[in-house]
Amino acid sequence: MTVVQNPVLPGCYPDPSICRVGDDFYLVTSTFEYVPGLPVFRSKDLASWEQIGHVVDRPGQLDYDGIESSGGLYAPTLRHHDGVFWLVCTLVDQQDDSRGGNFLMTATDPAGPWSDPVWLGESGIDPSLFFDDDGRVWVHGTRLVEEPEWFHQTEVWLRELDTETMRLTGPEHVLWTGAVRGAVWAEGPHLYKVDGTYYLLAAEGGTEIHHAISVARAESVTGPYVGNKGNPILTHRHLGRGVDVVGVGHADLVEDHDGGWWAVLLAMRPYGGYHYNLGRETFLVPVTWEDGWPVFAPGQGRVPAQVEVPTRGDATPGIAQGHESGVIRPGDLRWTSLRRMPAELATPSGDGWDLPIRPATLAEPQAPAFLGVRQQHVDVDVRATLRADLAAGEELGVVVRQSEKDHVRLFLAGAPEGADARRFVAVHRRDGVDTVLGEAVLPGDVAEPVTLTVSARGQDYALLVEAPGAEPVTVAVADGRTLDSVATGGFLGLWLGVYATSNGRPTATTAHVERFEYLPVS
Ligand code: 6LW
Repeated sequence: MTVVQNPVLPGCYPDPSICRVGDDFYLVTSTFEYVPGLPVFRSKDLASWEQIGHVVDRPGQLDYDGIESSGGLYAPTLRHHDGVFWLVCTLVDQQDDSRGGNFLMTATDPAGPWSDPVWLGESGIDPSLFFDDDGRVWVHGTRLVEEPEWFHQTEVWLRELDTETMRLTGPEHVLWTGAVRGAVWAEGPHLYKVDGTYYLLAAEGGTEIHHAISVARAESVTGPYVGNKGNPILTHRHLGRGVDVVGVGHADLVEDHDGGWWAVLLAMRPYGGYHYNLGRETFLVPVTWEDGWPVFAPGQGRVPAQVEVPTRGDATPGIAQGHESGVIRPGDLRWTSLRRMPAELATPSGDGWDLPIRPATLAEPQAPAFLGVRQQHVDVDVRATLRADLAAGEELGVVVRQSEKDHVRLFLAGAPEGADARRFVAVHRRDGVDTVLGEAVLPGDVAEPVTLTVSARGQDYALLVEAPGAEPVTVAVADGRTLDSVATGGFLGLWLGVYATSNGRPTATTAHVERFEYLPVS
């Protein structure tokens, strides 16, 4: 057996969806406003996951312009049928619900290229796909009920997909509104057929402390679905806020090649108080069947810290599992930017990037000159060696990012011609308001390289400047408790990255990211 630690994907990898093709498992997660979107992982043993690509990986495939933080790509579903990978997902614009919506993409190779989107219509989120034995294909999803009996009442709808026209067809069926009357946000539905019975798995309770997983079954795909009397079949809601793992929900099931069953799901790990800066992460849970119902984490009833999976070959953990330490080079699939592909914003150069400065700032839902990676470890240093001949009003720095409204940055400030000192400023943008946390002035020319470090230790995020030959200077220490989604709202964990901006002015300056190191401390 191989022992794997939970979470199997640490950092912001929520809403996992999984399928198996022969010996290989494939998994995708949500990415919101970050691009490339929807990372695709492959595993032989459910323990070691290698990222093989992204579903959304080219300019123009989807339009993210103006989409605010925690909008964008929500929970995807990945399935395989007759040699083709199918993915359904939702592009959410919180300001304009006439835009985006549910879409379908296909690929023969899950590493890509994936097709352009086919828009499916139907309101709501969390679409899923089910291929029945009779050749019929069914799309289901979640939406708020139009005339609700209770606050945040949702319904799971089902319609057939005509695979000739790729349009939804026939009547709509409402399958589920939650395991109990009053359940909020019955969502993340997935249908399966096991031994001739149809099963509907769905989360409910909202993706925070009350998150839970329930199951219902039916003799026909269209229902009626009858809930398991033991619902919810997995939750940590009754354990309170003081446990190591909270918010367990949004699960997807897969059968392995030996007839064993597994669920992937999301949950959060609070630390330093009730805050989960790493966001909603992907966990693995064993599943058995009793009396025609799935039993999650049998004998334990909660998400195990470690899971034993059958050993299959000598798979090694992938870089997205947080075992790598060192320079993150261009081409590494961990790099993401905001709303535009990294290749549209920057050019690989040696170990780093040339990053043309853009007028956009981190405070607007635009595509600023930003490149970053998920914070996957509680204790980690990110060291960026940066260089640019900045004009007055321009900034080049590092950022701890939650959203447009909430982030902390440390930057080298552009100086007037002939200045003989460099000014470094740490700013905390909290709920849309900037506050200067600290400043440091070092001798030297603005165009000289400098290393800026974010040093996270628990909820303390120290921001440091290192000039060649000088001791590091701590410019400020920000409180991480103000940056996670418990404090700010939204669906995201934190990103650590580099950015540059001319603060709205036209500019021809190019910044150079000479090196970007991600160094977990353990
Ligand atoms: C997602 C919903 C949820 O669409 O959060 O935990 C939303 N579940 O199912 C965004 O991740």
